Order: sequence, then C-alpha cells, then structure tokens
Amino acid sequence: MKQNITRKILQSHLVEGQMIAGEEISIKIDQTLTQDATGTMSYLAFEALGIPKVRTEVSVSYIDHNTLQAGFENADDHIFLQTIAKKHGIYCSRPGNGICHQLHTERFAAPGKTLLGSDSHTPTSGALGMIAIGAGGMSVAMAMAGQPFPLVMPQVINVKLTGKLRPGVAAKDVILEILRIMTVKGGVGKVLEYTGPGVETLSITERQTITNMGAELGVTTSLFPSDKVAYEFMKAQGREENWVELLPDEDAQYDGVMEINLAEIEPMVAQPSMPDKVVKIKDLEKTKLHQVFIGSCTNASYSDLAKAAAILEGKCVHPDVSLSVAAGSKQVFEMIARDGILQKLIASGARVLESACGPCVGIGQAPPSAGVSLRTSNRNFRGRSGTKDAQVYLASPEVAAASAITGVISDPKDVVDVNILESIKESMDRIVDDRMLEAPVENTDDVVVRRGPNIQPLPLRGQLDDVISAPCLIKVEDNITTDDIMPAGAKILPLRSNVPAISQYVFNGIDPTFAKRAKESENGGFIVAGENYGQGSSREHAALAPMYLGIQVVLAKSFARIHHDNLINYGILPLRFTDAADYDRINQDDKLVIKNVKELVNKSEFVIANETQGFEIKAYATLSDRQKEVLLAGGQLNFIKKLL
Ligand code: MIC
Ligand code: SF4
Repeated sequence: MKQNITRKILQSHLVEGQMIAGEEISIKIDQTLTQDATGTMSYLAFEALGIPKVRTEVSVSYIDHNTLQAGFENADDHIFLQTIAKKHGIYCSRPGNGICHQLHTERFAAPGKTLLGSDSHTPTSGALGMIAIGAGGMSVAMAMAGQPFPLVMPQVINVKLTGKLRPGVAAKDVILEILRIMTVKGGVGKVLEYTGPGVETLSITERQTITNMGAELGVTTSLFPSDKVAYEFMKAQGREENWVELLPDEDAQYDGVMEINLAEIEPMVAQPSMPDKVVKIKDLEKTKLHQVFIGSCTNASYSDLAKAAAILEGKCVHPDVSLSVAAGSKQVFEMIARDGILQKLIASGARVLESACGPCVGIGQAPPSAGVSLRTSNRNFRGRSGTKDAQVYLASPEVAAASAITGVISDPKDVVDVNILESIKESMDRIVDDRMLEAPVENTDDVVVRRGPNIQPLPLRGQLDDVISAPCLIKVEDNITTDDIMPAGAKILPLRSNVPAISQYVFNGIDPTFAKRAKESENGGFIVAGENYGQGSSREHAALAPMYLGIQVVLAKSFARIHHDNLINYGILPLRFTDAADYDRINQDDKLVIKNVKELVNKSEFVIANETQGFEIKAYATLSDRQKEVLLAGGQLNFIKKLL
C-alpha cells in the first residue's frame, strides 16, 4: 500500500496492534514535553514509579504558563520543576525562554519522530513532519518511563492545499476556515495531513499556526511534510543534522480528502465563545473593541510580529483599545529587538509582555466588564480571558493590528496597503542561544528535589466500588470544555500542584455550589453531559479534581479524546448513553444506581437505574482491554506500578 506520512511514522513506531482506523494501537514515544501547569503532577506521577532517569530520547519541562508570581505558589513550582528535571535527566526551559510549543519546534522537533506532550497544542511540532500528540500528564509520565503510548488508530485525512495566500490573508485564516467547515468536534479520531503544491508556499511558522489550532478541531494531530522549507528552518536553528525528507508516497492512500485553495481564503474571525463560530470579516457587523492581544503559541512568530508592526508603524493604538503583544520565544523576542520591530510596536502604544502564555489563558490582561477582545490565540471559551462576561474574538495578527488602530474589527486591506506585507518573510537569521535551557546532567545523585508548600502529593482513588449508588450532581450541555470543568486564570492556575485547594473551583463558572455539594455527598456522584464532553485543554485536573471530590462516573453523549483518557487514568468511568434521548430524562439530584460494576466494566455494557424516577436506561463504554484493567485497578498509576 502506498503510504501517507502519518502511517509511515506510526508504522516505524508501532509496538502493538494493527493500523486499522478505530482499533487501539500503541506506539513508541521518542520525545516528551510538559509545561508547568500540567508538569508538576506529571513529574509526581513519574517519581512514584521509582525510575531514576527518563527512558526517552529527549524530555523537556517548559516553564511558560504560571509566570505571574502573584504569590509564592508559582515560584515554588518553578523550583520544584527545575530540580526534579535535573534529578531525572530532563531538559528544563526556564521562565522567560518562551512558550513550550514555539520552543519545541525551534529547538527539538524532528521529522519522523514522535512527541507526547501534556498540553493539547503539542501538535504544533507537526509543522516539522513529526507525530506530536497532546495527552494528560499521567500519560506523559508513562511515556517518560518508556511505556508505549496507547491511542486509537486515527483516520488520516488529506488536506490538499493549492494556490498561495494573498497579502493580508494569513495561515490563521486557513485554520479558521477549516474550523468553520469541520467544527470543534469534527476532528475526533482523525489526523489532518497537509499536502499539495500550496504547502511549499507556507513557512514553518505558518504551518505551526495551522497544526497548533488543529487542537480546536479535536483531531489526534496534524502534520506537514518535511521538505526544503523544513530543512531551511532546521538549518537556521543549527539542527540540520536532524532533518530528513519525509513526503507521502506518490498516490498515497487516505481515509478522506479536503481541498483548500489558499488564494481563495479571506480574512476570517471566530466569534464568541467557540473557535468554530467562524465568519468572514466582511460578513461581520461593525464590532467595537476594548482590547487586542497579539501573542500565544498560535501566532507569536517573527513574521507574525513583523507584519503586525508594519501595519502599526507610524500609527497609534485607538484611544478605546488596549493592545498587548508577547513574542512566542526568547529567540523571537531578541530578533524583533535586533530588527527594530519591537521599537515600532512600542512606538504605536503596544504593551509589551514577557514571552509566555499570559492573556491566552487568563493570566493578566483580563478585559473590562462586558468588554470585547480580539486575540490571535486559539481559544475564546467563555470566562477564559479572566472576565466572565467578556466577548472574545479570534483572528490573525494582521487583522489584530489593523483592528487595534481602528478600534473595530477590520480587514487589514481597509486600513493599510497590504502589499507592504508581501516582502515580510519568516527570518532565517535566527538568534540561537540555549542558555535558558538547562541540559540534563550525568551524575544526579546529589540533586535534591525541592518542594515548597504548594507541592502537595498526587491523590489517588482506590478500586471502583462494585455498586455505585449516587446522585447526579450536575447536568451540563454539549461541548463542555475543560475550562468549564476546571477553570484556569491567574487566581486558580497557581493551585495546579495542590489538588485539595484547586478542587474547590470545579465547575465554578457554571455552578459555584458544585464542589461543596460533591464533597458533602456521601457516595460521591455522577456528572451527566451532552456531546464532546471535555473538549479543549489536556489538563488532567479536569478529571483529577472531580475524582478528588468523589465523582465516580461521567455519563455523556460523547467525549473528547484526551479527556476520555484522563478520566480512565484517574479511575472515573466514562459512560455513553446508548440512546442519546435518555439524556433528557435525567435531572440533577436524581439517584442513579449501577450494580455489578466490575463485571459490567469487562462487558462494557451498563444498566443504570434512575431510582428517583423509577426507570432504567442503557449505557456503554468504549474501552480497550488495557483501559478495563486500568479502571479495575483504580487508575493508571496503580495499574502500572503492578506492571512494573
Ligand atoms: C490551554 O491552552 O488551555 C493550556 C493551559 O495550555 C492547556 C493545558 C493546561 O490546562 O495546563 C492545554 O491546552 O492543554
Ligand atoms: Fe499557552 Fe495559550 Fe498555547 Fe495553551 S494555548 S500553551 S495557554 S499560549
């Protein structure tokens, strides 16, 4: 069979299973990454396995999310992460060095390799032709221990690109157009593989924007071929020895095709509060703005900032607008300083932030009450910006810069002569300096792991009860995000290493009484949900904290991939309605009972009695044999300890 790139890489890393779409396979993981907000739990899990050094080719711990340090918590976490990395043979990227996905593509991503990261935007590195997958921190801990990573063999969709983007139109508009077509749940179980003559017209950082935001489609990953453009980028990073050409075979087979003519793409915008609520800017009513943010792992490359600066040059940010800008990495930050781009941004009135996640995840720059914000990041979920009633739109850096000047969401071509953007390319004159990246050391015997009071032990669940008899503690709608379940932001994110403390905020934006009610419920409880439950982030705290509060079952119409795995990792049963209409028949506080749980886990078919209303419904679970064992053992850590 003529092979596509995805199958080539999976084949060369296959440990178990058959590469038939829908079947569970497991693959060898070459590289791992974590970031600070998910990393602390991941390293606590790794530590519990008692393995002295990671068993990967490269493992990197990035510190990029919790950099605000409004109290001691984040600083404690940073010291813990630095010392535990040193102890176990892991690179540590210190705060200030930049955002994990941007950095990983710059310094470590390599064609043909596999990467597992405890962040949903890990697929960004697919821009260099690797299989890069987001997962929960527990799964990454297992990969660091040398365990193969289990996943459902995806369908591979060929996204054929033709033509060339017009000036003023960006890679962001391409992925927004795909989101418009496929929606936030359209990518579940799929890999998007970009091919066609349009590919060579896109720089690596443009490809990064596209692979990054594939996460919003729910795909397993996205990737580009490794071609001459990839070679030039890796050469500029001083890493050309890690480059290999990786192209699909001629007439390679795919499970589906989608064609996009880049020349036909127009400036787009995602409206509040979902990344798939996409429209063409020209179809949007005049929208007044209070805030613009140019940054995040999606759009903070050299060329992104250079184009924004070219639009802003000689102008001043609109009086009603606050513009903030953050470079994606120290490398990019230094380069824009060297080339005078930073000066243009400062002169226009931009508020320059450190190279970190920042406003993207509600750490600083919260919009005013009922404010309207336009951002180049990838998620506009309600409340994520830090202001509950803010309206957040997503668009390209070009649109963001043009809109910051006019004060309304604007097409760049209506604000400047967009031909000035044509000559701005991604710079290959890179400033490579790895001094903020601490390399592993040989002798780790004397390294002491330092744990401040913010580092609390990883709570675990015992084995599943054979009879679960508990109330429905909350009933939620379709597309509930992990931001809904376990909010982020400047106040809550610093508690990521302290599960008892963070668990008080579970479902805080939807029902602030939830945590208290759950904790007080004697036998724990059920969560009842609609389609695509747990979409968005990889944060395992969206499973771990509910587990800590006593949640035993999530009964939903369907689940997002990473969250489904996280629930199993922490011993929560993910059940699906056999008949989706039964969702309407359950109310909050109904008492639900499942008997013979252990036997039913093995069969994966369940009967749930609604004792309050006096009827029974059917449910099922999609579990591999390994996942059944994990659930019966009371979660992944218990399971793997037995195995090791
Ligand atoms: C996000 O963008 O939501 C995050 C914060 O990067 C998360 C990880 C986390 O919650 O720590 C993600 O995308 O996985
Ligand atoms: Fe950081 Fe935002 Fe990217 Fe998540 S999406 S890694 S919070 S910049």
